[in-house]
Amino acid sequence: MSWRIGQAAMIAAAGLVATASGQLFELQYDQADEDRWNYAFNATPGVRTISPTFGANLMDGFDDYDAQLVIGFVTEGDVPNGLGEGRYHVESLTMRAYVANDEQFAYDPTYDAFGTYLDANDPEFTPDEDPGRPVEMYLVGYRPPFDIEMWMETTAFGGPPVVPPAQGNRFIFAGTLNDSGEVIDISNRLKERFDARPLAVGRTDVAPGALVPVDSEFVFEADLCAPGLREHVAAGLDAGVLRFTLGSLQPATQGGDVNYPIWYTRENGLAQLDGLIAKLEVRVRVGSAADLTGSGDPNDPGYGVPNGAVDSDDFFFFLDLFASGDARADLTGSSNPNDPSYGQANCTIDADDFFFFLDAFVEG
Ligand SMILES: [Ca+2]
Ligand SMILES: [Ca+2]
Ligand SMILES: [Ca+2]
Ligand SMILES: [Ca+2]
Repeated sequence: MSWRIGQAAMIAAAGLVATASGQLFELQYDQADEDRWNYAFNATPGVRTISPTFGANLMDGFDDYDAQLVIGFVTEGDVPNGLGEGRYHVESLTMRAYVANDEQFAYDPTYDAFGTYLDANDPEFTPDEDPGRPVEMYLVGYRPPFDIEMWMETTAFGGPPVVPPAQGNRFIFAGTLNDSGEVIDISNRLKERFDARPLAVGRTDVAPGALVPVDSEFVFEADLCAPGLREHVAAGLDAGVLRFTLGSLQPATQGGDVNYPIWYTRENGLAQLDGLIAKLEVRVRVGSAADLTGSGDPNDPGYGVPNGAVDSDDFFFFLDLFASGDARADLTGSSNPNDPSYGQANCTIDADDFFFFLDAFVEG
């Protein structure tokens, strides 16, 4: 995995700040390690200096999310990897990306349902209540032969298309987690007629509906309750790299005016100088799900900070969290080890979490 080692060294050069107290990691990446305009007709995959996101909405032969942007951060060397997905518990995650075009698209801070993209005569059409289209952040999935280990920003776009010239074949795609715990491709969710819950919708500093100025920062604060967010981050940290996709469905028309965002990539020297390359902040607890504190004394600096040991302090600390409804007591979606949500927080605190804690406590 020498390419990883090289990239980890680049993070350090880019000014990574990592602090670990006990088993709690707060990672801050000032610059993406990978970014890729994930578009079938990209002649320079991985090294382009800008990357648009737009839609080819409902067009046969193209994904609805036609032009996607993949952004990746190598975490290997900053967080111990390879511990198993159940050992990583994300507490917060925020990605930032920067706009390279000036006042060409309108800011929409909220998700638009799939019905708003349909033809006005369609029975499932619903009007779009706010101007513009949101920029959405999704987890990524892979098509064989690619997987999280093999994929690189310069990897080919895809294999033989489901519908030529390019529909349904990208090797890395915007995804979500379904109820069976599988990552599915959302790139054609308008054709397939379903809503997906993004990990985040980008927020920026202009009024909703206003045109977005060049160099604007978009903040993607991950929704910890979005399907697959926690699983995706755990799998990424286990493998040593976190990747996400940005997508937006402003319809691009050939030869038409640009009405969609264009993003800086890390190959853009001027954007680098100005600090306008995608950034990531992650707070993650690593180790046993039952390791929640290093002390039972609220005045001890180790109180509430996991310390790598599971003992009675953790037990009583968990009881406090559980009784007070603290989000950290949410450890699982099921007490059945065979359920896909076992060990994955589900934004509900109930008896399942209590029994899961007991299991994790006994295991250590
Ligand atoms: Ca790149
Ligand atoms: Ca809208
Ligand atoms: Ca502990
Ligand atoms: Ca729960």
